[in-house]
Amino acid sequence: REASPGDLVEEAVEFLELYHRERRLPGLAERLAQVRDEIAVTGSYRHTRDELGYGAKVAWRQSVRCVGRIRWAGLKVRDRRHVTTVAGIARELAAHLAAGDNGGRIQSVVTVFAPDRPGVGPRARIWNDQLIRYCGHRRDDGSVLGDPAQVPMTEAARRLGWRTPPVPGRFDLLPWVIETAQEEPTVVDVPRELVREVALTHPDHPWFADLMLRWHALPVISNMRLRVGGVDYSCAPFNGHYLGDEIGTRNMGDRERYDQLRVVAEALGLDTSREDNLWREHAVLVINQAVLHSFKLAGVRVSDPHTESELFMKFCAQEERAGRPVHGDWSWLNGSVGWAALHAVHHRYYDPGVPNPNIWPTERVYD
Ligand code: NRG
Repeated sequence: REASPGDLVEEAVEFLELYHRERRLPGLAERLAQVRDEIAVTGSYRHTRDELGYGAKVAWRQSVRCVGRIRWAGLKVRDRRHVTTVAGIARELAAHLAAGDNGGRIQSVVTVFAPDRPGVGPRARIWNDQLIRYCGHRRDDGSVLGDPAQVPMTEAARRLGWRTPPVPGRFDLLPWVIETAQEEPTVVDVPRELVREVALTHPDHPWFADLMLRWHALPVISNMRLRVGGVDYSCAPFNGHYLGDEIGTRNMGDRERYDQLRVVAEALGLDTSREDNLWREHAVLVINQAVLHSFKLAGVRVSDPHTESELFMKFCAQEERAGRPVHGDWSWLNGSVGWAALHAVHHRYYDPGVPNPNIWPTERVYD
């Protein structure tokens, strides 16, 4: 939704009040007067470095789908509003990967590029949904090698001149496609040396390694819009670290993703011709154990659902003590393994509102 000038003033005031109140900063009246003037003259206003930094943290704190929000104040904010070229953005994305990876001790990072122009739109967009993703190669018979969710992006990159590796594989890195107001969409190879990956093995099943499954260590979301005080930042990639479920259950398990449940169940010797023995649940559990085990072995930060659920309850208590409601989307906050044991996150309700600052889904740029 495009903000109208009236919304902009209203949201700016609301945010600046929050910012001054929570940080116990003086000078609110002066800053409000200044921002009102700036909006009247230019149609928008420029955040100070610190307003942007705090706004990004609050956006995370209010992200209704995120279960890891207790870490919100530890977000590292890279203010890169002055970087506006494809080459400059690509360099900053590489630096983001290094900062987020942090030697495997994943650090939460957001890199904020120039804000959208009111009434005009984004100054820069990254087409990829994440900075690290695996290609989906559609074969002639209609089947897919790699990640089926990335077939459209893989084909979009190809149309822009990118070449598929000579021997396509299941885990080929997708290139970035970066577009700015001045430059056409441009394909940029991801600096491979900055991409940490973890090969999946299982502590009790040596055959698991033969499945040759792997995943990248860092989830960097690059297609969401950060909105702070009425200002949209459509180019603001961010990362935290993985929850094991995201990889083990969804990326590996979903039928429209790597679809590994049957393969694993067969290797376990389970009868997959019936449903009442719960072979799917058994397989999903084994894959999740493999993910947590392998990441730990590789020294890469990852969360298990139980620890994360406890931490999220702590976050809820903190928020309520601060007099704030806990906004949340129940269906996203609840993972998919260990339901019975996850009393904490499961057995409560969340405020369904979505206040700003926040991080919003955007429409796909390509088809
Ligand atoms: N399920 C997706 C990642 C979504 C965001 N998850 C995070 N975000 N952990 C996947 O790649 O499997 N984060 O900012 O850490």
